[in-house]
Amino acid sequence: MKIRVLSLFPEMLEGFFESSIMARAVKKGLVEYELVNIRDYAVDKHHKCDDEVFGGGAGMLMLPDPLGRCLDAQGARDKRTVFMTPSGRLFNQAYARDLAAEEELIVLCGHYEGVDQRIIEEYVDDEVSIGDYVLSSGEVAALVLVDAVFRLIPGVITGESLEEESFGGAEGANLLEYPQYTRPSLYGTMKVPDVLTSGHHANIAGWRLRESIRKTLAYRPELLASAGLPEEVKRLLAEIVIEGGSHEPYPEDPGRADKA
Ligand code: 6GU
Repeated sequence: MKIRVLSLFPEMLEGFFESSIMARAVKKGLVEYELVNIRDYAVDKHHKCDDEVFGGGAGMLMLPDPLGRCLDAQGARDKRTVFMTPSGRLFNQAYARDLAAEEELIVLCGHYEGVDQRIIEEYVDDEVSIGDYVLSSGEVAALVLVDAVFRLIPGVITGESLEEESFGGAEGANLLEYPQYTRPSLYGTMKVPDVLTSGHHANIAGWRLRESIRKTLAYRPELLASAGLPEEVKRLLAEIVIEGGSHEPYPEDPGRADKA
């Protein structure tokens, strides 16, 4: 896959692409990237890229002229183009998988109050938000999207770790990952659950599934509301709810007013 990130502040993105997993993926030839400075496409002597909003209101908008020239230079009309904005559709693992199937991808980073709507209509396939909070720049959000997409490209990381993690999609269940432990088996007074050191693979798998469901119920109950839950998950969920459901290690979630 080749990905182009269009930004007014490409220096914010450089370190990410040059570090660890990304650098290795690039070196292995699995992915290519280009960081494009939108300001290079402003033709006036001050390289002006923003202006006031028609109709009034706070903040500035990105000008359509430099952006349009920049997008044309990247061939954006013929390539999947996403625009990072808090007013977009919510990014998730399914959308990451969808983007990972593209040969080429253009990611436009929003700045100031956003971009002129005509640019969105002319070039953008999807407006994408990474969550219900506001960031001061689209660059941080773009890195989240790029990271989630790149690691799904075959060879970037191993398939086994992809399937076992939260939202990995194994057996159709969207469960959060179970707790994990490493040496020593006794840390202070805290002991690793016996089942994990028993060597009994079926019991270990059972414990992990149960803990995944408990954690999901505590933190993300809405993920368990989906109709397509596997029978085994439904059965364990019912047991957990009857037992009281609460998940001791997880303290009160200050972010959820709806929690009983
Ligand atoms: Cl994509 N951009 C900005 N500025 N804030 C966000 C976001 C994007 N997604 C969530 N908050």
